[in-house]
Amino acid sequence: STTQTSMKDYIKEETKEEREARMQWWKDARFGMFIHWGLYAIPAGEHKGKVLEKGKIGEWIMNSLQIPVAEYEEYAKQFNPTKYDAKEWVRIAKEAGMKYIVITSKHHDGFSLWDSQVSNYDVMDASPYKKDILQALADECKAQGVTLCFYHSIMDWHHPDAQAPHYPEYNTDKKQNPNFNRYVEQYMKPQLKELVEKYDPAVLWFDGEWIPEWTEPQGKELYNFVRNLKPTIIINNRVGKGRKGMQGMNEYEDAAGDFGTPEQEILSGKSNGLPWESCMTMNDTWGYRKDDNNWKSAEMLVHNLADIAAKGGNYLLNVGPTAEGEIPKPSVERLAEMGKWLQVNGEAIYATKSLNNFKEGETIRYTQSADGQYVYAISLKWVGNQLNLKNITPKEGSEIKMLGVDTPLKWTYDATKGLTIEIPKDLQAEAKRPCKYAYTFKIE
Ligand code: FHN
Repeated sequence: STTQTSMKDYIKEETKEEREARMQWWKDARFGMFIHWGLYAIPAGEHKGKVLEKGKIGEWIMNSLQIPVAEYEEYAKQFNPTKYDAKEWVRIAKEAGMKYIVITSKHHDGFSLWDSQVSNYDVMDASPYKKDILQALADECKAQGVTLCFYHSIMDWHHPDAQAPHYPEYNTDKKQNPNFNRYVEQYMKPQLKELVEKYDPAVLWFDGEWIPEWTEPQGKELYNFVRNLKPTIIINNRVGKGRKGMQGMNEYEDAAGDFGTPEQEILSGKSNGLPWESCMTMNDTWGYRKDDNNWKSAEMLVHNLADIAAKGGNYLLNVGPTAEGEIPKPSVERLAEMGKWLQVNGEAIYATKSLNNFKEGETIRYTQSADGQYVYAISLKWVGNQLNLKNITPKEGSEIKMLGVDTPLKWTYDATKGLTIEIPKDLQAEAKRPCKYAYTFKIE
């Protein structure tokens, strides 16, 4: 057919330079918001009096409690998020210092958050809400200058051609749905085409690729299919079978996808070339669970961001909005704290380069400005009267400042002792410090 003959093989034909140029904005962005939102926000961890076990994630409730399709579909009739305010969501992300948003266009449960032409199981056709959630978000992202991206599940527990034949065990063992290719060609690909053409996402973040029906050649084909729809788009490594467990980097050399996807963890060091993004929850679930209050502290989240940036990665931090359409307050509060920190320290995070010596001890992380003129030493704890750094040799007469403080700091350098930066007395009072959680020294 004509589409096949005009398909370009981007995997084979793109040069390293072209790939790097395509991914530059994403690498510079460093920090994004993950949004897991769908029907599972309604049960919120409890279905017909049965509560999900502790540690189980909210968006998996259909699978974990083995809810039959017809019974789960009832939630679509209740999906009416009257408090959904795209403008507010984008504002929250933007004020947190997040440069992009990755929202679940469709999660494993199969429910679509836009008006899909190939499905009746979407927010327009199956819910009383009847408004295109993705359209509202796309409009707001454009208005506020935040980059829109989609998460899309390959696994689908709802579509008869995709769900496991031994339902309700859901694609967990080797038994395969014989009609899976029909789902791919007649449903998944048309959906992806709609998403790319209608909303122009900058990233497609695939997931649910571990099912036995899916193969690496299919992943490569899908990668090229999406790139042909939008050549500049960025695609994660879960498009194929390359992902190595939760560590998320590639198991083999030629795996499809542009970046690795560590999940709930941070690489212990730098990657050997493959760009990467750590995705993480703020509590213990992706999709909203009303009983999950195990929130990470704002301090821990800031430290994670600094650690990831020092190792050259991105941080994709999740929120799970409620069925009414609100981002939970504890998430909003933590994001606001991160935004305040980034307003002072963002210079040491965004568009920086990673150093070979990216850390010193447990509490210092280093980054470097893109032009190599400055090194940033981020101290994850308050330093006291002096900060001693062994990894850094400043230039003669170098100006050293703490970000957020105007006056340059006094310093000495000694080949054996290293660099010693003096911290002025007035900064010893917590209230006088430029920010909380971590302190950045900009060294020429
Ligand atoms: O099963 C999903 C899970 O629900 C969630 O979406 C995370 C996010 O990275 N990914 C899968 C597990 O790897």
